Amino acid sequence: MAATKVLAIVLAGGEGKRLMPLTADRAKPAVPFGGIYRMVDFVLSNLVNGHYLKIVVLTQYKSHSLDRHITKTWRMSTLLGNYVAPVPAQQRLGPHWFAGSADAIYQSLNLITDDCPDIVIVFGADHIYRMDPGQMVRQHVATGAGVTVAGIRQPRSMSDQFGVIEVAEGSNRITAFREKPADPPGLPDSPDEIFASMGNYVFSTDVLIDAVTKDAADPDSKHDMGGNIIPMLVERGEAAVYDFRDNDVPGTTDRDRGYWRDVGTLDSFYDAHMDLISVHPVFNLYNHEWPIYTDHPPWPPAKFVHGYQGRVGRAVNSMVAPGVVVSGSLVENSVLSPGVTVHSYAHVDGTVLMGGVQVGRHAVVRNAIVDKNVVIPEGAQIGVDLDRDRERFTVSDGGIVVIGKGQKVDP
Ligand code: ADQ
Repeated sequence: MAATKVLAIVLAGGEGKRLMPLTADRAKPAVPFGGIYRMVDFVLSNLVNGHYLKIVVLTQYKSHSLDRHITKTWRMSTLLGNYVAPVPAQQRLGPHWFAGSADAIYQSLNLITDDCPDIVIVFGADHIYRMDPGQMVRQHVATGAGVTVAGIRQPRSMSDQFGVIEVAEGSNRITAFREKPADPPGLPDSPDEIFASMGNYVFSTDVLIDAVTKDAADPDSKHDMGGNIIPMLVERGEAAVYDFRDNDVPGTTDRDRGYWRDVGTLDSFYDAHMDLISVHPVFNLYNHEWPIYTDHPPWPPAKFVHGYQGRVGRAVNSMVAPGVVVSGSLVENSVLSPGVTVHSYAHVDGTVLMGGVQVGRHAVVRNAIVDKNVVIPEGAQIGVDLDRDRERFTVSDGGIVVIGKGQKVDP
């Protein structure tokens, strides 16, 4: 039997409104994560580690830094016909942008028909996780479903952020799929949990083409994968679920097996960083059997030096990227990206500092996310008086202070 031909489509056009101000200037999948990565690196690493090497990334919203990152980092030899290609909205079917994720695929059908795959993987680009997509593809082929949706248990209180899946007892056939319902029933064996869609799908090619084409002709549709396409295929009895609990990635430990985070809000984005720095991390970036790839600019190693009046520069319970200088200051429970400098007597705690951030002498930065190249002046206090911070920055529901790119910080 001939090998199954697979094309992967990564949906990366989302606006990411709930991550503002981090998405003021870039698409959500391009938001820096974990010191040296961008969000899109996680899905692309999963696909590439799974040996899926024909990948198109559909971009649209503020896509410049995303395009640049993908082109620079994910360029592959085309010798064997492999590629990771960012594809912007091209208005091939008329003068309008992608109306939704299903419309993005409909407008890009030429990519599928050019390649003639048997199966199309459609994955989102805004999750932090490790997954071997091959295991899901094999289940899809074995069950003969039209679409297979990856599912994971999540707290019922978060149901309004997810597509909620109901499954026929004793089988993996999806009987109901509701996009972001307010108050769905809990699982029979766990009333406080729901079975959530991870926004990752495996389609038989003809089923995908038929579904997005029919959807495009429906004037009442929002042209959304989770809102329209999956419910349509559930109604036709063609949808199955793949339980993420079954995914077994080489090198994962009991602690981080099954880890998956939707980092769609500022608080979940922050919490995912804290997952990285715990002493025994619940998401382990040291797994060399399933590496997460990214761009590595030529920064020198991180440096910790005595600063003003011989004060020791230290970082504990933190991840510190190349190019960082910690001089006579204390960094705790934090993630520091390339090119960050922390000056004498400063104290950085529970904070994510993105590339090039400068923290001045005697400054305090606590429970914060600080976007690229922001300068925190000498003596400034961030995350100390939240009422004052609310007047000048974004403060998340969970009390995390977020300073956007280019924002000026007064002392
Ligand atoms: P959401 O993440 O809220 O829910 P959406 O905003 O459509 O859905 O984003 C899904 C993916 O598609 C993201 O990677 C996004 O970047 C991309 N995308 C969105 N609009 C796009 C467009 N116009 N062009 C190209 N790409 C686009 C989805 C599912 C839920 C599921 C959650 C899991 O709809 O059912 O539970 O993901 O996080």
